[in-house]
Parts: sequence; structure tokens; C-alpha cells
Amino acid sequence: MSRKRALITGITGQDGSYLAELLASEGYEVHGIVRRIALEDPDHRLRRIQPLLDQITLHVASLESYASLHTAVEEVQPDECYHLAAQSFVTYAFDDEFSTLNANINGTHYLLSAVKRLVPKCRFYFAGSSEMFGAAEESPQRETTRFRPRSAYGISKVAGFDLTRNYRDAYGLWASSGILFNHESPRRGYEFVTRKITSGVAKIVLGKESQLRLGNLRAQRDWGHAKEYVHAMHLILQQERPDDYVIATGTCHTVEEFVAAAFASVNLDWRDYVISDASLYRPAELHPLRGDASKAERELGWRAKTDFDQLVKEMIQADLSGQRLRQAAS
Ligand code: G4F
Repeated sequence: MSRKRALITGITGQDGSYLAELLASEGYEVHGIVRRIALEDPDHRLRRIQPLLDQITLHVASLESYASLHTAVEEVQPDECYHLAAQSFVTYAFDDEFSTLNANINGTHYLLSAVKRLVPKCRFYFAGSSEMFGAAEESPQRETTRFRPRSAYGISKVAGFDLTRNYRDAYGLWASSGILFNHESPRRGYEFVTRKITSGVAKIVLGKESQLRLGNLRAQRDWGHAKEYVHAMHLILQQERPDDYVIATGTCHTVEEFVAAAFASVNLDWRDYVISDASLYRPAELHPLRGDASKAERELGWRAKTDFDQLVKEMIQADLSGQRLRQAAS
């Protein structure tokens, strides 16, 4: 039997790199879409998929260009398409709503349209987000909870989710969404709060920084491990019929709890180092979000395994090792 072909948008990111590893280990032929700029700066932009480069094929395309996505889908003829690429940092979405909405909504629409036209039997995964729940009316949030997004990013994800569902209902496309709550790892970008904290702690331990400036310490999130969450993406596309699933741990923590655990793991008291800076607060904060992933557990056999303290420790250890290597090399 020939190998299944997967096409991943956002392959250079945290989730894309874990997913590419998983699919390659499952025997898939893995293709990824990257922007031209990634090939011009491979050391930086392809760093997460560096060890995989001889096992995957990259195609240059942009979420802003239907023609480029059409060409990539035509070349790859995927059996499964995982659409992870997005402008995904919520703070940027407040700064530049127009480009977030354009790239995230049009990019999803272009890709769905190309898949429908060129490979109508392809299974399509859309990366939905807990940001879609926004000011949610109930807790925990599940698949039936009404979306009340509070940012351009959340609005763009609701639009992508609705487009995906509409291609399923109107055109019979095998299209599913995962509604993923926050998921972190040592591969998380430095702009997100967890990595900002763990890299900041590592720099403080090594004497490179003396303080850590954060925004709202009372904000709460349901944080899981990204490596486990990409397993859920794969499982979602292996079901008998397309559907939507919440993927979460079901446990909520404040940013302050993350900070405290991170400093405690290196025997420091966070109060000696952390400043909460009102200029880093968001114009609109979410209601505390906590996901109910019982449908995923029932139907996919998936549940989060890594607990909060393990996640914090793994990220701290990775940042400490990385910073020490950098220090030794300089
Ligand atoms: O780490 P964050 O920037 O992630 P956020 O906004 O929850 O979004 C992430 O998770 C979503 C759900 O999976 C994704 F859809 C999205 O693409 C992204 O991956 O912020 C988390 C919380 C916020 O409440 C923020 O106000 O941390 C608070 N925070 C406090 N101080 C900070 C900071 N966030 C950042 N980035 N930097 C701070 O200094």
C-alpha cells in the first residue's frame, strides 16, 4: 500500500514541527508549506524542523495567495491536510487587526477551496482555538458552548471554524476542527507568556537578567503539552466521520501560578524578580477559560497526560540547557 501523504501549513511552528515528527514516525510522506522568507533564513526559521529536513518536502506558498496554495495542493495531492498556519500571537492581533483577519480568514478559505477543487477526498483539519470562546457564558467550555470572541484573532478563528464546518455541510468535504486550549513546550515562541517566563528565569539564573516584566498576572489559562495535542489532531482525522473536538486539560492556572512554579523550580522567590507592567495588559482579557475534553476522551481515546508542574519543569530545564550552551559558545 502506498504511503499516506500529509500536507501541513505552519510546519515550522511549535505544533507543526511536533506533528511533522509524529506523521513521519507513522510512515507518512510529509509535506509542509513555508513562506519564502523561511528558506532565506533557514537557521532561524527552520530550526524546529532542522532534524527532519531530509524526511520532509517543503513547498513555498503564502496564506495571502490563493494561487500559491492551489499550486502546493496540486503538487502534493494530500490525503490529509492540517491547516495550522495563522497569525497566532493575540497581542499582534490587537496591534494589527487587519492583517490578522486577512491572513487567517482568507488563508483558511483559500486552502479549503483548493482542497475541495483539487483533492475532494482529502481529510482537512482546522486549528481552532479556545480564543473562540472569549467571554464564555459557561465553564468549562465544550463543543456546544457559544463563541463570544474578544480579539481579532478569536474572531478570525471563529470564521475559520465556520468556513470549515460549511465546507463539510455544504460540499461534503471531510473537514474537522480541533478547538485547542493553550498548549506549550520548549518549542513555544518567546512571545508567549509561558516561554517568556521560562526563558526569563533561565537568564536570571545565569546572571544575564535581573528582572522579568510581565502583563496581567491574574490572567488564567488551561495549559497542556503541545506534543500531546498534535496526537489529538491526528486522531481527529482518523475517525469514521468528521467532527469538532475540544482539546484541553480541564485544569486552569493563573500566570502568577506559572511564574511561582517556574521560580520555585530553581529555588528562587518570584516576588524578588517579577514586575507586573500595566502597559503589557491586553485591551480585553478573556474570561477564565477551562476546557472540557470529555468528548475527545470518549470518541478519540485522547486525554492530557502531562500535568502543570511537569510542563513548567520541562520548559525550565530546556531553557536552562539552551542558555548554558549559548553561554559556553559565546
Ligand atoms: O501566552 P499568551 O500570549 O497566549 P494566548 O493569548 O492565550 O494565546 C495562545 O493560546 C491560544 C489558545 O490555544 C491560541 F489560540 C493562541 O494562538 C496562542 O497560542 O497569553 C496568555 C495569557 C494572556 O491572558 C496574557 O494577557 O498571559 C497573559 N500575560 C501576562 N503577561 C502575558 C504576559 N502574555 C504575554 N504574551 N506576555 C506577557 O508578558
